[in-house]
Amino acid sequence: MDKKLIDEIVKKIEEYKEIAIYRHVMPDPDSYGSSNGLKDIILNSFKDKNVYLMGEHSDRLSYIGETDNVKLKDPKNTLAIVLDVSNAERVDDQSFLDCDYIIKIDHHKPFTEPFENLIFVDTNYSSCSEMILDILLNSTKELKISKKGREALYAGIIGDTGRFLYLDNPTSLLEKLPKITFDIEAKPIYREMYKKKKEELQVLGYIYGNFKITQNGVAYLKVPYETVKEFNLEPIQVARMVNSLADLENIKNWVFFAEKENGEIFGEFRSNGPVVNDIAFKYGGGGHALAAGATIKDWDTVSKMLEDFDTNCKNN
Ligand SMILES: [Mn+2]
Repeated sequence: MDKKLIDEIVKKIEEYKEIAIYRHVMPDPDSYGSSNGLKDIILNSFKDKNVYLMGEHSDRLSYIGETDNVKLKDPKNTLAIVLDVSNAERVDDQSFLDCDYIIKIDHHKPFTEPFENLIFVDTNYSSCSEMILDILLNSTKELKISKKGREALYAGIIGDTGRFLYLDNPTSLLEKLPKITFDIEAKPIYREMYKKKKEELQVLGYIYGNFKITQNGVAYLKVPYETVKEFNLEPIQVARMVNSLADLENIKNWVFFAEKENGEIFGEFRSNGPVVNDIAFKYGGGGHALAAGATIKDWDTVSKMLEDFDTNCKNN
């Protein structure tokens, strides 16, 4: 934790009356948890601030919070805080570019030129919500949080760590967590986060019946648009079920491709060793070393990508 940097962030927040918080498109629990948690902290710690959560609301994340999704009245006097996203294009609502000052707080590897004035980026963090937690714990004199805010941060941490499954060593995180979990109920959060639609369970049958494995340990599934529709799901929902293959023995990567109505293909890539975000980036995507995604233009490109994953698994 970089104390000086966190102090600087808190000082900037103190300076502005108008603050807009941004996160990535296709939001997940971590982007909702970190943004709702930070809004809660600012409103509980300072008087006379207007804080807006930008971007379109996703109903399935209502258990964590809401968005305000407003049009900024005075961007030239607004502080933008961009959370949980590295590339400018993936920010939900591009009005941050018009803001007076931009802070980025993120745990993804940045692939593009910096667009921000102040950067707190550290890929060692397992979630952006944990970064917000560290800002809170670093500044306990100035910063306060409500129970709802603490629940949001906890949900974000749970979401991105898969209930601590993806952590190499949970010690430092588990030491901090009691500071926000002491009076919250975790079960209702888990129930909402992990509830499945009937269609999602039915598509598992298709997944387990149709995945393939390359020579060097890439398990993959290609799902054409007709199949996505048959299960009455959205392509992104199918692509994000990629972890249903995570526990397959003798594999290094597991990747899903689900076609959209316009012929483009959502790809989600996971790994237990060989880095996948460099390959994602080569094809216009991004993400973490072991969990990345991309939108791919056609099935020919998907085949090329699969060759890249396979070669990468052979060599690593
Ligand atoms: Mn995240």
